[in-house]
Amino acid sequence: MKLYDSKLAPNPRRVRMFMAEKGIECETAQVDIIQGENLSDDFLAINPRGVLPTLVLDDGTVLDESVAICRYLEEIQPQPALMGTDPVSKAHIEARQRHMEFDGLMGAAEAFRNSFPGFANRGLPGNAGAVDAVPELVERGKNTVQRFYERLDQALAQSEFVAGDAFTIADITALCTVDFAAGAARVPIPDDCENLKRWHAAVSARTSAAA
Ligand SMILES: N[C@@H](CCC(=O)N[C@@H](CS)C(=O)NCC(=O)O)C(=O)O
Repeated sequence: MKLYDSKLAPNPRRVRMFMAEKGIECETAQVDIIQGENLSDDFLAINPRGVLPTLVLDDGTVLDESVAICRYLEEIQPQPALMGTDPVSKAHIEARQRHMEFDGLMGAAEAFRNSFPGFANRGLPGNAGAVDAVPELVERGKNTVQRFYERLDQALAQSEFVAGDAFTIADITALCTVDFAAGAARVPIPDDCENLKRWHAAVSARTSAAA
């Protein structure tokens, strides 16, 4: 299989981390989103949606959506389990991972996308056509990230990891979100979020975080 990847973007990092946690390796190709390589005819022939990550299986099946790709990888290699092991843990981890996406990653993306000059007429990701950025959304995105940090800090006062006492896909989404929000979206972790900082240091030290 082959992973179409972008080192600078948060969603492909989620898949790279997931693969690293499982010890799965595959051929990769870097696609430069800033230069618009994901919108080239060559890439759109692979994935007409023009988004990354995209995983092409050996039989030619094309998968996109980070969580769908992770689901596939979890099915072909269940250990270590990153998406739960029984009906309740699977549902809980899925809910927490979606909280990380909707409460955090979307806000960070909104703040970055609508402020980065190179995306002035690429207001939506992928093959969405020319869509103007909306500068008014930057502040809303940053406020969303701020609230995300506060809620995550409160949750991490109760548990070691995002979805309980084990490292899961919810931690991967959360780490990729926090690093993207603090970096590209310029919303640093607040100083008083001690639980969040403790968790961030711990998950950043995992080998997979460097993938
Ligand atoms: N929900 C999708 C989001 C995919 C997505 O938006 N990926 C970004 C990179 S993080 C992308 O491909 N952007 C292309 C662009 O900005 O044109 C997923 O989880 O894979």
